[in-house]
Amino acid sequence: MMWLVTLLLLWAPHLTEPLNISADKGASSVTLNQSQTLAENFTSVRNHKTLVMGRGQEVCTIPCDLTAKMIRDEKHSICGQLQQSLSSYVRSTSKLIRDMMEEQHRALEFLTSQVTELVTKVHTLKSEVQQSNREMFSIKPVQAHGRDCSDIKETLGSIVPKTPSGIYIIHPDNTDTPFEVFCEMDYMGGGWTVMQRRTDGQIDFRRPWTDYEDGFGHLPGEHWLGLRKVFHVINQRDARFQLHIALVSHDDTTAYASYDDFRLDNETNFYSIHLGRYAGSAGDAFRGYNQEQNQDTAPFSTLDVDNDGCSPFCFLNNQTVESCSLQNHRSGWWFNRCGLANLNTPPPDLERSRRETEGTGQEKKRKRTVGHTEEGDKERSGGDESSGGHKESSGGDKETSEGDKESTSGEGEEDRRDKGRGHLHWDTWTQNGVPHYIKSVTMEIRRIPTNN
Ligand SMILES: [Ca+2]
Repeated sequence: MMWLVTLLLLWAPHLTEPLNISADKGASSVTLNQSQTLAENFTSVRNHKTLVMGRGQEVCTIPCDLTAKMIRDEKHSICGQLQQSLSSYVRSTSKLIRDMMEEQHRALEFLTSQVTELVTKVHTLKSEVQQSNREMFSIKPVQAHGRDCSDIKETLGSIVPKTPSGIYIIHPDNTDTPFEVFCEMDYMGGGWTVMQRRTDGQIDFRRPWTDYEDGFGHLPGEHWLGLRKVFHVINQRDARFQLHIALVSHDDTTAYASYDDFRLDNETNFYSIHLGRYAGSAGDAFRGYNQEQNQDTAPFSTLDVDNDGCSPFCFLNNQTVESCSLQNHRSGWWFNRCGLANLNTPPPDLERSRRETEGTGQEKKRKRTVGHTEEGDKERSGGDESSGGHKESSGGDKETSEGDKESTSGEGEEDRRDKGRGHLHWDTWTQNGVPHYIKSVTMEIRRIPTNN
């Protein structure tokens, strides 16, 4: 190729400028304009040659076929270079597009991960909000009206899979104003309206009559719902209620007392209590061991409204007692003379209770279990039909009762009652010979299904 170009330059020096073909054979690129210029020059050479030959002054001539071959070769070379350049361009363009697509793919993956992370955060926040709402339920009243917690449990139970415990607004029959109560929706099937709860001793239960009638304390924690509200709940149309008392000792032992019917008289009769059949593991302290201790049918008393059985006074433990409320740290309860049940006294002083229970050697001999007490109750009730429900509910205490029967064999009923006296107080109960001092207590009521 080099010699061909040199030859052309010698023959037509004026063509060097417009032709301007690189002498470097290894040049990698030739533009399309250069190709056009070359074609024009080729035409110019042919014309020039014809002109020179026409004058007859040519010193040397180049055959036309050789010139044509040279031009063809040159064109072939240029076309090859163009094709190579085009292929290179296509390859580079493809690579560029591929790189761009990969970059977009990476960006898309990044965005996808960001979206996934955001979705995860949203779910987390949603669950936190739901958890917060559940916690709020235990503080703020739920705007679910029902006649009582049993009614709400039944109504909501058909709508939501789980009804949470918490404060609900109830509107019992024959009342003008709805009010708030704490509904225990988990314990023993739920539907319980809590009428009293003591857990930490933060609420002072040494209160006058008006407080016990209207209620006091905080519904989520310690409180007394109030005699008037309880009366409204249990005196509804076609409704019967049971009373359940759950006790927890300082060593976290649990016991309970249940009455299958629970009623209160109205205010005029000072909310006298009426109890049905007993079942449980804590002993029937409400009825005690004899009629004097029996608090069933007793009116409610406080320090300022004395309705107890000590009228004008009675002798208890060689003491003259005029006011059972005063005798029981100014608390309110259904006192008789005065009785063995009172869950509204101040938190028991553990050492004091221990001294009272175990004080003298003779008193130590009197230590008996709750099972013994229950046995005495059954005997006293003269074949009370409650034994059926009792057996069913206190199966876990059967062993205790049998143990007591053995330990008290040969003793008379009066002896057993006498020895059991003083150990059925609901500031402590005895199980397997071990006294348990009450740490917390809950009194709650629930509807009993009726055929009406
Ligand atoms: Ca009195």
